[in-house]
Amino acid sequence: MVITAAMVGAETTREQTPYLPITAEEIGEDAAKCREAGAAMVHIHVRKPDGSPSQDAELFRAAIREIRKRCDVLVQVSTGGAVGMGVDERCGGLTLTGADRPDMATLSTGSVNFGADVFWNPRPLIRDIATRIKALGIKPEIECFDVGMIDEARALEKEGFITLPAHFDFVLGVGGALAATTEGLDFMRSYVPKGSTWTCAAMGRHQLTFVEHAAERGGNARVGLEDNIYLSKGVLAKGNWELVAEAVRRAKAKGRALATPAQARELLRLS
Ligand code: KMH
Ligand code: ZN
Repeated sequence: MVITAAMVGAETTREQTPYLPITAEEIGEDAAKCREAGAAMVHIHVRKPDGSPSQDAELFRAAIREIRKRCDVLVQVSTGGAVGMGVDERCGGLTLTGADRPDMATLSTGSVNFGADVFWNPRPLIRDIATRIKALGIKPEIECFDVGMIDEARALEKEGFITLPAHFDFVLGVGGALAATTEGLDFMRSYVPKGSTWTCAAMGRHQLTFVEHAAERGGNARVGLEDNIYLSKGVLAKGNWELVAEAVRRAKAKGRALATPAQARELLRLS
């Protein structure tokens, strides 16, 4: 089972939790602890020094270097960024090559209500980002906030933008999108193209419960402060590593073995 730590995000604030990593060094330190706790991959956004969301290439480069000097965890960069960002800004992490190249990048395959905002992904923009991911020679994680986004992956494959089977992330419980229910999860996993792998990222209080649902169903799971700041009701997680440790405990209790980064690379067909 591949555990991914979504460490930073664009929406979580230091006002909500003092444990959110912001600087490259903080991201590197927490990532190393996540790896030690059992995560095989980290999904990262970056922040400006004042904590506001960014997708700046140099901030990504610094974070990736701080992560890689400490551990071998796979690094997936966000191309979603924060709502309202333009496509070039969102793709900052996709300009990094050589030793700084990320291992994977997200690709959201549809627009969706996102709380009071709209996460805007018109079809030409999806194809633009998919082209940049392909040009960098890495694989996308297809982010599906709703069911039709799986159909869009099929369209992208027909048009030559991605290959299938692929790795999908079912993002469940965003306000205005598909709710976090086992019925939703079961439909999504039954609906992905044959041979595809999947991760489940459930929001807020659903996060850790859905690690168990994913574990029981042979899937993978994403936890972390991007999607949830609590370890239990009213108790803040003291870092992403604490959510990873709890996810690992629950996955093992369901009889699952945890993938190392090298095993995750193979399972997700990254090389
Ligand atoms: N922050 C959300 C609007 C991704 O990382 O690719 C989009 C997001 C998806 O977080
Ligand atoms: Zn993200």
